[in-house]
Amino acid sequence: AGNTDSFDYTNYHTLSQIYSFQDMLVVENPKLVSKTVIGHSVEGRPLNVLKFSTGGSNRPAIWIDTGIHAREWVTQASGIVFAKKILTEYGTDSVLTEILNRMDIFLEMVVNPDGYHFTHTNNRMWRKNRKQNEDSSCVGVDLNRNWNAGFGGRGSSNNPCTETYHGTRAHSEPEVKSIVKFVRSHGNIKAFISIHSYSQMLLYPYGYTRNPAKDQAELDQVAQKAVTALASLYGTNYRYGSIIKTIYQSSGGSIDWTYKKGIKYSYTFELRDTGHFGFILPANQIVPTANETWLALKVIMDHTLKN
Ligand code: ING
Ligand code: ZN
Repeated sequence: AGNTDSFDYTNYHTLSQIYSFQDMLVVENPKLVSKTVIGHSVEGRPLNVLKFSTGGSNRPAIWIDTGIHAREWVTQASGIVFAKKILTEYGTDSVLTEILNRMDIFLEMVVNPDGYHFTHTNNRMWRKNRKQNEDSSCVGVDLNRNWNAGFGGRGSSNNPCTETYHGTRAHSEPEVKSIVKFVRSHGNIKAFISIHSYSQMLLYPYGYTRNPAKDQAELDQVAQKAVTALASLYGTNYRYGSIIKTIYQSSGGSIDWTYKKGIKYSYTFELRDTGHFGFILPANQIVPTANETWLALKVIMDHTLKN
C-alpha cells in the first residue's frame, strides 16, 4: 500500500509487492505511464509491461527487461528504480526528457514471475520458469535459451534437468512467446536491452556464433561509452564485448534473436557483482547498482535516439 515516494527501494520485494508498485506508478502518473498485459506465464500470472510515453502513435521505442532469470534479484529491484527514475527525470534531466519526447520506453520488470515467486517460497537459487516438462520430473525451461537464434546449439541443453534446458522448440514458453509477439506487432523497437546478473559486463550479439555481428564496431563503441558512464558514479568496472567472446557460448538467447530481427541496439547487462555475493547481492547495493546502470542505459538510449 502507499505511494511510490514512500516505497522502499533499498530492499527486495515479493512479486505481489512489485505488481502493486506498478499499479501505484500508473495511478500516480496516468499521463506518462500505462500498464499492458502482454500474456500470461505458465502458471497463469500476468506478464506486465509498463509503457512510458509522452504521446504520438507507435513511436520508435526502447525495450528494457529485467528478471528473465528468477534468482537475479538485483535486476527486478533495479527495474523498479528505473521506472521511478523515468518519472522523476522526465522534465528535469535533459537527456531522458529528449528521449521521452520522441520515443517510448517499455519496461518488463518481471519476465519470469513464476520463477521469481518460487525463489521467495521454495528455492532462492531457481533460474528457469516453472514449466512441467513432459517425460521428465525436472521442472523448468531456461527462458534465455528458448529464442529462435541458434536454437538448440552449443551453450544450451536438451536435458530438462539442467539449468540451461532450451525447451521443446523455439518460443515454446509463454514468457518468451509473449515478448516475441509484442516485438513483432510493435514493429518499431530500436533498442532491446535485457538485464541479468551477475558478472559486471555489457554484452552484444552474438552468443551462438563467433561470427561478428555486422554492426560490431558501432555496438562496441556504444558499449565503451556506456561502461565509462557507468563507472563514473562509483568506479564500478565493467567488461564489454560480444556474448560468446566475453562470457561464454550461449544459444537461443533473446538479444541474438532481436538483433537478427533488425533491432540493431540489442544489449545484455550483467549487473553487480563479480561473484563475491553473486546472486545474493546485499540489498544495500540495489540503489547504487541501479543508479550506475541507469547512466549506461541513458547512453544507449541517447545513441539510439540520435541514430
Ligand atoms: N547470464 C546469461 C545467460 O543467460 C547471456 C548470459 C546473455 C547468454 C545474453 C546469452 C545471451 O546465461 C546469466 N547470468 O544468466
Ligand atoms: Zn541471467
